[in-house]
Amino acid sequence: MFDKILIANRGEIALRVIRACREMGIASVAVHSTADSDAMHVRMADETICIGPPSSTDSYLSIPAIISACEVTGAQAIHPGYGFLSENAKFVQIVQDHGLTFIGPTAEHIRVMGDKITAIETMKALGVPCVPGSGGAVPDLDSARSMGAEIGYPVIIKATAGGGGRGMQVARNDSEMERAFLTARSEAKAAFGNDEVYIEKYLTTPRHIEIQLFGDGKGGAVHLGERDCSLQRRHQKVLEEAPGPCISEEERARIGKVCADAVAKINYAGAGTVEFLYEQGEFYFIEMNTRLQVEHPVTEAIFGVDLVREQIRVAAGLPMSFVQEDLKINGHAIEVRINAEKLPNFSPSPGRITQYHAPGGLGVRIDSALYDGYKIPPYYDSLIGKLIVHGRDRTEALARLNRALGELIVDGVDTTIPLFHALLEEPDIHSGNYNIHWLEHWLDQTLKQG
Ligand code: MV4
Repeated sequence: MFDKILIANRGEIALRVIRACREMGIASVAVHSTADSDAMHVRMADETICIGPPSSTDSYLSIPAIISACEVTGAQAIHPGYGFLSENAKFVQIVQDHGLTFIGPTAEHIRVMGDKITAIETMKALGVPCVPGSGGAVPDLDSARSMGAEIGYPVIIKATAGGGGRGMQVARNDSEMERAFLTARSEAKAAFGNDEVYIEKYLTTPRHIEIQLFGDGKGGAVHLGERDCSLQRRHQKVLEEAPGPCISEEERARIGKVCADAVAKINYAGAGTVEFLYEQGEFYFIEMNTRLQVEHPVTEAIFGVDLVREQIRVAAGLPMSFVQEDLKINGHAIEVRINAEKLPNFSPSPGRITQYHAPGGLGVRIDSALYDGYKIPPYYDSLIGKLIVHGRDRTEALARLNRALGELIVDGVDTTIPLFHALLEEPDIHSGNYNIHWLEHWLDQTLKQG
């Protein structure tokens, strides 16, 4: 096992990793920019090292700065958290070349899944159900139009280098194809420096269901059920829950096994998430994320496992501490993302926290790097905390969420807390009757007019 781990991240996820390290008797190293000298992850770690100026590019994204920090502190392994360098194959290769361990999958797995076409080809060959579509790059408008005719409209054009919703265009019929194809290509070029695109059947009202996987890197893998993350705004998740309100035990076992077998076959190591669109009882693979995700705590709650501990174990060459048969769902969990943002436009709201009170009690978890008097810097993500509630069933989890939100105080900046109070008034939220478009429609109708 490692003696010392460096955490190449900040905020709540850095705390999350420090906590796992401490429980495992591993020393933690926090890295920070000059804007984060007073950050909670710096206060909580065993050792700290400043790696650069406020700009992420020159600090949390600086590969030389992170590698040097390992060499200076003697850390043997790097936990990347999410975002920043967590899905950067080049970084993983450099980490290895310096005799260090990256806590996550191989550079090759990150590369394959980072290219959306190779990800689909790989998963399809492994028996994972995919969206009907081109199955490869679409080189020109003529090919795009014949693909549209073949698949049947509506279709969606996506950037191969994309993911997370950037560079996507929908064409509802042949006459929309020219504009959609050319726009997707030029957006892809601008956003990713790569204009390659592919085409899929456009699913009109799906849910976003993702399966949590965990591989031992040696041909073994398990699934930890699904999360429903359909409540999103501009491709940012707002609320996540597990299990999915619309997924049966049989469906979970079936799609879970398909995914676990698939990643086992490629010797996948560590945490991974396979994203699906789910419509009319069918799963359609869209992307795989080769990292620990923001919403992992809802899975931890219902399965009673520590996913970061497992990541560290597997990276150290130890077996996972559970097998599939050990993994039984207990109850229901919901996470809401507390962002420092001002409604109704979700504009960033950095500044000083004048009062902070975290809720507590049975079934309540807060993952946050906030403290009284903390000044949220303007340079980074607006996520300032996650409230995760766990109940015996969905009804109890919703009641607990309402209770915990009532106890939560974050003063001094605007936050998304009022959004969750409003959502808990909605019958569709209580019945679980929502899809990927529900939140945007609701925001248009409720916030901007009300
Ligand atoms: C789709 C789709 C409909 N049909 N693909 C958006 C982000 C990226 N991860 C995939 N996305 C979508 N892909 C097909 N074939 C609709 C979306 C989509 C979406 C997906 C999940 C959650 C929220 C979404 C919001 C708008 C569009």
